[in-house]
Amino acid sequence: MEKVEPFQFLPLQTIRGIPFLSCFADRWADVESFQARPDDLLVCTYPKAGTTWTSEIVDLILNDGDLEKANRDPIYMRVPFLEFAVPGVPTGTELLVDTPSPRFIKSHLPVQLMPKTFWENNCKVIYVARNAKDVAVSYYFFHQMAKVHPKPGTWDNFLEKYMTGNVSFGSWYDHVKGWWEKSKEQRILYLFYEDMKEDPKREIQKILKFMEKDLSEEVLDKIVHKTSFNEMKQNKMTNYRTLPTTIMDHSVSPFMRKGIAGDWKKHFTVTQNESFDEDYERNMAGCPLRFRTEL
Ligand code: PPS
Repeated sequence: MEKVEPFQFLPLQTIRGIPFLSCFADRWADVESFQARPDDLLVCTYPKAGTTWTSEIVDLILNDGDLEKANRDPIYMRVPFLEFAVPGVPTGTELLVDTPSPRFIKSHLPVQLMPKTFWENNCKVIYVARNAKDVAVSYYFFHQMAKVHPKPGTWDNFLEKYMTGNVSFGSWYDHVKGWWEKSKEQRILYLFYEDMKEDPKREIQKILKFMEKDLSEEVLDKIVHKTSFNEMKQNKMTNYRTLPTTIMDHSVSPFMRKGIAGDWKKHFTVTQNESFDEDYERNMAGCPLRFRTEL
């Protein structure tokens, strides 16, 4: 990897009304013109909703549970991040051009920004949604350790920005609702982080079925075990510790931080929780999606 210069907590830029990391926005044209292929498989989430977890599950499935094969590279090399663009590191689209089919791709794009070739090619997408409060906390800590983000300010400042969608990738509400609507017309498996925590084997079986794969009970159990939070936290191929500290500083907050449902309770004040709930009701009015904020 080339030497990566330290980041300066750059401000966000807007792409078609959606706030974006400025270094990602600089390479937006490459994403917009991206050529999807019919056998591409995409995992998409709002940030901090379980992308890495789901990516590791799918990569193990694609490799029939072979741990050595799955450990061939760090997760961010095995599963290129479509819109990723940081100076000095190959961009997502650069990596993908050279990736042989079938490709497995990660994205955080809101549905309306997905390159249209994904829909033209009827690509399969696994979408993972996580409750808005745990995402807010996880995103706040991530802003502190992943230097491509603007400075988050205090927790209270950050929560306000998050609630108004003034963070990278925009509004959580629009993201989960937009992908939900799209799942009615495209090949999209819509999963919930909390369901994966509750019963990972059941949710992995849903993924297997969606991928039209069949694995023995023994291999399935191995995948459940290897993709548990504790295993992935220890595994340098999944815990992001192979990245330079100029990109992610785990001494500030580890990427594999808590991995639970309900951590928000340790961070939201009573007042923050009340105003969040009110705002949530307004934003989710008429939407059938139900999220669990604890298990
Ligand atoms: S990113 O940066 O947006 O791609 O992050 P993403 O991978 O979507 O989400 C990171 C959060 O997911 C937690 N995580 C897990 N939880 C449970 N089990 C497993 N195996 C697992 N792997 C990652 C990770 O700890 C982040 O959540 P928080 O709440 O910060 O711990």
